[in-house]
Amino acid sequence: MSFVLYETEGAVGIITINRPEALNALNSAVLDELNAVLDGVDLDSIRALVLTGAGEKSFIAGADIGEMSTLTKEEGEAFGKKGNDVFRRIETFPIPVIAAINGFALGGGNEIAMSCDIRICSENAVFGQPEVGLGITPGFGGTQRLARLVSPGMAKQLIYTALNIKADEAYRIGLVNAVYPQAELMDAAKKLAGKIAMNAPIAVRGCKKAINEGLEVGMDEAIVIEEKIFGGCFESEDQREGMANFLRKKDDPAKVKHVAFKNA
Ligand code: CO8
Repeated sequence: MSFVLYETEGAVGIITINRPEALNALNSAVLDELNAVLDGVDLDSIRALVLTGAGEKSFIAGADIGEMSTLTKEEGEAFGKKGNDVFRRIETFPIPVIAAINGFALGGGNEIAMSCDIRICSENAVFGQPEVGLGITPGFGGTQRLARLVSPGMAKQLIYTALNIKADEAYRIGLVNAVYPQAELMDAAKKLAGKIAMNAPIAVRGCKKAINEGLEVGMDEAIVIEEKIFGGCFESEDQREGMANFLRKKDDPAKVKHVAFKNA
């Protein structure tokens, strides 16, 4: 494993795309390694992931233009599928994934960030979908996720013009949740992941599933999805202990401060 690094800090896993000489551009080897890293995440002990890029300049500067430049139609479609499959895996990964966007997030870089649950970025981050300037459409989910995440109108403007935007504009349009000085970004991402990791794992996973699956159907179906997942939490040790803890705290606030939720 050289293009994708994986380390853990407590219940948080940190994935780093590590190809800084090409601004962490995604080629087939990187996508394969990323898949293998996801295979290796220990879901019994890890409760949230952070995804970032190596170096201080770039999160991910897109799919590898060199590799793409000679593809046939069939190969182009297959490469699109390869990226889409990995990104969809991130989107539906059982635990939350936070993108810590530490610089360029262009093309496939913005697209992988959008497949994460939460995006935060550094002040030097730059976002864009430059594909039409290269003679292609976004091919790793950009036409779909950007329109859903910001708005169809803003997504069309960014995609049709191929113009980049800076961190403050990305924040304004809701593409990222927060902007930090570069030196503070990873700590902020780990802190956020740590907060998530302290909550009941079955419930957090259930929330991710309910939000994701609910967004894909009409409201009548969506609330049934929620009801089933909500119901599924009951009788679990975490539900019983989480609620008992609240009731104990009401009697004596000093008694119990935090529940060590156990069930992954
Ligand atoms: N692919 C391959 N190599 C790249 C890429 C990339 N996307 N981005 C940067 N690099 C390489 C450069 O070639 C350069 O390599 P070398 O040192 O060997 O010449 C190195 O990284 C450093 O880059 P620069 O010298 O260009 O650095 P600058 O600071 O001058 O510029 C930029 C930084 C503005 C980020 C510039 O590198 C750039 O514009 N990169 C391309 C950004 C881009 O267009 N990304 C979108 C690619 S298309 C895409 O992602 C589509 C996804 C869906 C694909 C579906 C397929 C079917």
